[in-house]
Amino acid sequence: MATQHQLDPSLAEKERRAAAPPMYRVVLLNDDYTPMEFVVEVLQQFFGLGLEQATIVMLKVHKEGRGICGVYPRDIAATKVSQVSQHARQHQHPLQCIMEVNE
Ligand code: TYC
Repeated sequence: MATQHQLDPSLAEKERRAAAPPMYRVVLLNDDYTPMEFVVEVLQQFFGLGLEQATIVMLKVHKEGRGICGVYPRDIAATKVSQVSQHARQHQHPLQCIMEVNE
């Protein structure tokens, strides 16, 4: 007798997703004033990206208006948002960082 999972393999994945706590994307938004070098440093310092990947993400935000820095559990995402926002404010840059649920 076939199990429901054998009949519908996507069911196991649906159940896993329903049981797991949601993850959150941390997203940088573009603005006209924050220097590109500062954004690259933020991506390296707070999100562990290398120079090349940080530059790719920064240019994506610059051209498209937003870009994903990483995906984390809720508390870690919230901490990153507040650390980046505080760091930007300390340096008097208007850089905006937000989090959103990753479904
Ligand atoms: N648009 C900015 C500039 O031309 C650079 C920038 C990139 C700002 C990404 C914010 O999240 C950002 N200096």
